Amino acid sequence: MAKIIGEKIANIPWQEKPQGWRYPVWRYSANPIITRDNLFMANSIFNSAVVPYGDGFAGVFRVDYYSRDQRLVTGFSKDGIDWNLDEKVIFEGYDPRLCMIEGKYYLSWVNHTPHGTTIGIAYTTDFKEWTQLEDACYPVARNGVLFPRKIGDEYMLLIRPCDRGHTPYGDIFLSRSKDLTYWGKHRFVMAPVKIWESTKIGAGPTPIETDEGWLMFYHGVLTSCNGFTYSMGAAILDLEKPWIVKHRADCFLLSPHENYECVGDVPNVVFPCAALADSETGRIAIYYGAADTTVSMAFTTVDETIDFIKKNDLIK
Ligand code: BMA
Repeated sequence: MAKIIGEKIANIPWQEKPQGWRYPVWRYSANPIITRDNLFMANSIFNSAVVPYGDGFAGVFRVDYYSRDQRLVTGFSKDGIDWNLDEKVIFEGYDPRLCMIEGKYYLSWVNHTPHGTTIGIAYTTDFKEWTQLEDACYPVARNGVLFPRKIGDEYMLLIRPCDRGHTPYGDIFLSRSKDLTYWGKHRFVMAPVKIWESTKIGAGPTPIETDEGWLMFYHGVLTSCNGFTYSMGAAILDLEKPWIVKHRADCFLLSPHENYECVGDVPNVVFPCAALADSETGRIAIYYGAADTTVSMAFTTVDETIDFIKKNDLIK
């Protein structure tokens, strides 16, 4: 039995696995949970981040407006499913990730610069006032994901260098910092291997600490004659040296199959940006953008996912 190392989330959103479902990840039956109707002048609300906060949950949401400006807003929820989004824009940019480190909530996101995108980092304690730090790297990069604690005396950031367009390549790297300002000691983590992820990969939610290693969900992209297909994969990284991949599923765990994943502004996209993990029950609730249009949820347990990764392990 694998164990999540971390906080208990007694009110984690949850739905039992449907009878007869043979896969390790199952969708919430009332998906999508957030649509453009959740905010005035939103064209689409999708790849978004969520953490436990107070007696409920807080989030940072990617909103593309009628102008197609890409911006981030906050939102709050009692149950992690029904959300109230705030109209106030906190940052320009997209694809937020959130994690709590030493009592502060850190946001990393794709920050626009005149020279291409980079990784913005900011923190808050109340989801109202934000302190922005230096960008974590020079352009161009996306998919910057912080680990939820220091390892040794260093913060760790997964990062995906890329180009200014719809990048046709992409490997996951890791950078280290003692102060969240100066990043270095870069390490290669992993590159695409299998067909479902053959174009590029990028880290997804904040990695989940388990007694088997860091459980990292990520997205992988396939290029077909119809364009890109984004799916979700999973790997387990070494606890002390998280640039070492211990196990990695050779197939996706979630891929666009439902209508709301296959049809939208960008068809065939499942893009996970957040996961809640309850150390008491091993339950995991994943938040993902569907077709660049809505936010949806899926569920798994630490046992089912780790067991599946090991049964379909790329790392021999
Ligand atoms: C990536 C990012 C994501 C988006 C995906 C599919 O490059 O921009 O925000 O979900 O493309 O369009």
